[in-house]
Amino acid sequence: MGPGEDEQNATDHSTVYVHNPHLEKMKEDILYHFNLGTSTHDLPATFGDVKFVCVGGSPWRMKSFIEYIAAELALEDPKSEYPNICAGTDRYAMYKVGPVLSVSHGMGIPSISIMLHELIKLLHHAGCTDVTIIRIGTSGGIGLEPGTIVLTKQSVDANFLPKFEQVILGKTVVRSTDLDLGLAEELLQCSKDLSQFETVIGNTMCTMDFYEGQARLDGAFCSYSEKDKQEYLTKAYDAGVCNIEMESSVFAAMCKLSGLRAAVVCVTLLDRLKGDQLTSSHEVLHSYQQRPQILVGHFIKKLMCASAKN
Ligand code: R2B
Ligand code: URA
Repeated sequence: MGPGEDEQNATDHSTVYVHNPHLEKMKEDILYHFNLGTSTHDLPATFGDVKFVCVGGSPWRMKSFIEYIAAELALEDPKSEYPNICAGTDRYAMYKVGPVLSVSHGMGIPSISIMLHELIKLLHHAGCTDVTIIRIGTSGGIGLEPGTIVLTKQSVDANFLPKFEQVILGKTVVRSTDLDLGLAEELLQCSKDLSQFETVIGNTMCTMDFYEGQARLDGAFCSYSEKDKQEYLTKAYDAGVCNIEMESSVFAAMCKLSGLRAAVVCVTLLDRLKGDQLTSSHEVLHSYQQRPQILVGHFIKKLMCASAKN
């Protein structure tokens, strides 16, 4: 059997799947980049109640997200401090309040992929069930007013195809990048409830680079013209691409394999048809970055209130 040939997407969302027979034979599993492990930490006691996982690039933003959620859900004294569960490593930061876990993933596919391997194993070892995972992030929009939120329908590659290619043992394994459309629609409804900002559902292009990979003219290197750039971005727009970022493809692929209900919620910081540089003020960019948090905060609150009533 070759790499990826027996691969099956999990269809049941109740448990968190790992597809690795070697794990069962290991006496201990060290989650190196989290500075956590199955022998050194009681993962079921610490994480067993997790129902919502939010991931985003910056450690600072993921700390501010947990503070926001704690206040929003009135789960704890809003003045309490939330310690970084991954203290002892500066690779990723992790915070928890009640059933909500907030984890940073850094920039780009390799960084989020390492984090997701360890996060999926952590949720699995902890025996978590019915987990929803949401990436909250930033992006460049195509033909959208800056500050618009895009809920990803499918993550597409630089040729606008809905797939993620992973090289395993020198062979290319192709994985699907579909996300949970029902979840995206629930989030769209939350945005309508809030009525604070524009939100759309559309495709997200995931690239390997911020500059040449996203057709920018302002990198250290550029061998194409403004016309070439506009032609490429217009083709992307015609293929249903609403925004561009750098993690959604592997996020969608890995969540699908492990049976996690997943969504990508990214705010657009600029319209790439009009420019490349982020010229808005720090305050404006900061307020845009809070929008995914506000939307996801409302979603979690709505679901928790509904389950408390049942
Ligand atoms: C969005 O923003 C980052 C680049 O500035 C990258 O992590 C992404 O996906
Ligand atoms: N993040 C990206 O990856 N691209 C942008 O243009 C803005 C944020």
